[in-house]
This record gives sequence, structure tokens and C-alpha cells, in this order.
Amino acid sequence: MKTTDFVDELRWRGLLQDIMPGTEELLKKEIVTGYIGFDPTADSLHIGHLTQVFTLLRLQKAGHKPIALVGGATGMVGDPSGKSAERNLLDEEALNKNVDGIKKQLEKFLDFNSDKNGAELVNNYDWMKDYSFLTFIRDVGKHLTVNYMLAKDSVKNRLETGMSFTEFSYQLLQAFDFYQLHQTKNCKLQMGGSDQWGNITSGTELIRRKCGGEAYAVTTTLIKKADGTKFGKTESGSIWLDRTKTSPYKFYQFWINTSDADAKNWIKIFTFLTKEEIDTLTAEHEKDPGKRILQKTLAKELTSLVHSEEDHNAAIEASLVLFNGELKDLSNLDEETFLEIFDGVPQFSISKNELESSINVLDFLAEKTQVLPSKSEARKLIQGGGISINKAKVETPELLLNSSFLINNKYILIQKGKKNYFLCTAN
Ligand code: 545
Repeated sequence: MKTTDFVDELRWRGLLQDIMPGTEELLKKEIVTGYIGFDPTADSLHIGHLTQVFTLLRLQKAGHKPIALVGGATGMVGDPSGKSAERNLLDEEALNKNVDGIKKQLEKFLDFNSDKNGAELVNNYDWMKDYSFLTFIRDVGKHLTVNYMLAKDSVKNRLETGMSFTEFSYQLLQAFDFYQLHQTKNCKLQMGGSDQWGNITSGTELIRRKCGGEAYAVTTTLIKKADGTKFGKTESGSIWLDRTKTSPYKFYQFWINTSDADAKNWIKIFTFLTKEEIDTLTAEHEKDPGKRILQKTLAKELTSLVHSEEDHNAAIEASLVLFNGELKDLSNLDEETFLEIFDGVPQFSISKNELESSINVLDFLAEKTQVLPSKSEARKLIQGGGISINKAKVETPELLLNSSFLINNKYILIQKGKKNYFLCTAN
């Protein structure tokens, strides 16, 4: 049943950050139960969290048993790891909504049905809700010293700016979760992003001190972009897995627009393709980078997995419209996709009234909109065949535009040369 070696796999994919001595040996010896926690800080995961969801899947594919933990309790407190300032507490209503959202997404990815190593989903609120403060500080707090807790980066980095006792105690809660899963489910491994190393090792320490048990840790690298900018963010914010926050089209576009340098790394991180498959694709990509084979593969694998194959196909079609589509393709799109395609394209508006009486194309290009700086420039371009309106080449500078030119009764699409689009909205 064991198909790959989990740690080796993380290694060749460039994902291995830190690993506790003995972890590899344990994973070679037995079927190991390992977990990763997700706090309900938002109602959806974004692509940054996908690495960890995939880590659970990779663990499972390697024959081990994954547990995804939703932090109904820890989410009430707030992890200071990687944060430079104290955070506001979330209210109960927001927390419940977030727990539901994240649970649903995790359920979608994990395979719960294998008899030997089916995944599990747990919520730490279940064992924390009735745990009294007194019992907790006697049974848990007594095993880790304040000195030990202060030495963690998450605390050290905040000694100057300050941190509440609430956030300071976070590592004890996460440590106790590991202990709890160790006792009840024989869970011996906790994984997470590199920011989680401190909290995870508080857990292995608690397990060792409280019951002398063995427990191990693996963290994965933070995903970086080759140009040094932040991964997973665009001008319009994070790339969410929830389709109402980031549409499948936008999601697809994010991967399609990956740089060559990033695509070479991310194909290893964000897909389950084998090393051989990836080597072949990379070699092919290198022969003709213009074909964007790696980007297309990333977009296909991820859009199909996170959304669906139909969503992937629809995204391809919508993207083609810009390059070789016809007017009828544009009129067929729903308004949301239509606007998404032209997201980032310079936009102008014009009043519908003005279009009732017709407008000469030169006035339209140089005065009603600022597609071109002057009418003479507009004339020159039109005569050189360089202007299209609604996908049709403008043949004469005498052309008159009126409301019959509106796509979906609202838009006029202007194209300068091959690639420069402008959108004019009539209000
Ligand atoms: C709670 C209780 C545990 C074990 C872990 C936790 C959560 C952990 C934490 N993790 C991060 C997180 O982000 C919000 C996700 C949902 C919107 O804060 N203390 O919950 C991230 N994690 C995935 C990776 C991470 C980490 O979910 O580990 O490194 C990001 O890549 O920041 O018993």
C-alpha cells in the first residue's frame, strides 16, 4: 500500500523545512497518524493553506493516517506565531461561521473512506469546552516552564511590543491538542508551515514530560515568489478557495499568470504529479516556454481539484475569448465573467443618451474616451487597420457609433493593436 516515502517526497518537492530527529525512521517503521491544525480565522482557506491540505494528502498517499484539526477552541484565542501585533478576538458568530466554512473545505479534499488509513476531522473545541481553567493550569501549565515558553520566536519577537497573557498561553493549548490526540488516537506526528515549529515542539515537549511518550514534528517551507513579492496575493487580495470570494476564472488566471521561475517550483508544490511526470513537463516547457505548459498544467490540476473540470473548461473558454473570440462569444458570457475578463483593462464610461444620437469614431476614441490622445492619432491608427471595436476592425474614420454597438446593452470593447483592450461602459 505504501507508494512513496513521505519525507523523501517533501524533500524533492522542495517542501521540507524542519524535521525532528527520528521522524523519518518512525515513518519507515509503522503506519503513523499525523495531524495539522487550521484555526477558523476566516470562513475560507486560501491557496497558502493548500500546501498543508496537500501535506495531509501526501501523508495519506504514503500509507499513513491524516487528521485535520479545526481550531474551534484555539481560534477563540489567536495564535501569535508570525504576528507582530496582538489580534482582536473574533466573536462567537463569526467563529461558528468560519468553523463551518473551513470544515466543509477540508472535507472536500480528504479521503475519509479508506479502512486502514482514512482521514479524520476533529475540532479541539470538543475537548476544550469543558476543561476548567484550574485543571488546565495544574495538568498542563505545570509541565512547561515560563522560561521555555519565552524562548519561542512567537513570544520572543513580541517581548518589546508586548503580548497579552491570552496569546502567550496559545502554545499550551496547541501543545495540549497534540497530547490529547496522542493519548486518544495514538497520533505521533504534527505537521504545519515553518511558522508552527515552536507550537509543535511545545507539544512534543509536553507529551515527553507528561507521559514520556514519543512524538515528532515536520514543518514545510513557506512558499516564496522568485521576485520576492508575497505569495498568493494579487492587487485584489488573497486567492481564496471559496468560489464566491475568488471565482474559478480568477483562480485559473492566477495560475496561468505564474512566472516561469515560480511555475517550475510550484508544479512540485501544488500538484501530485510524479517526479518523472514533472521532469518531462519541465523539459517540454523549456523547449518552448511560450507555450506555458507548466502554467497550464498548474491551472488545470488546481482548478479541477479545487473547483471542477467544468469550471476549468469554462475558464479556458473565457480566456480564449480575448485572443481569438468573436463578438457572439462575448455576448454569450454572463456579466460576472465578462467583467472579470476585463479586470485590469482600462475602463471608460459614457452616457447612454450620448449614444442615442450617433458619435463619430474619432470623437469616441479621442474625446469621449481617452483611448487615443488625439483625433489625428486615431485617424492614423484606423487607416493602418489598428483599431477594432467589438472584435471587428474599424474600416473607416467616418464610422458612426450608436447604441446598437452596445454588447449586452452596456459595453463597447475597443482594441488597439492586438493586445491593448479598453472597455467603455454606457450608463
Ligand atoms: C491549532 C491547534 C492545533 C494545531 C494547529 C492549530 C493552528 C495553528 C495555526 N495555523 C495557521 C492557521 O491559519 C488559518 C487557516 C484557516 C483560515 O495558526 N496554530 O490556522 C496555518 N495553518 C497551516 C500552516 C500554516 C499556519 O493552518 O501550518 O503554517 C500556514 O501555511 O500558519 O492543535
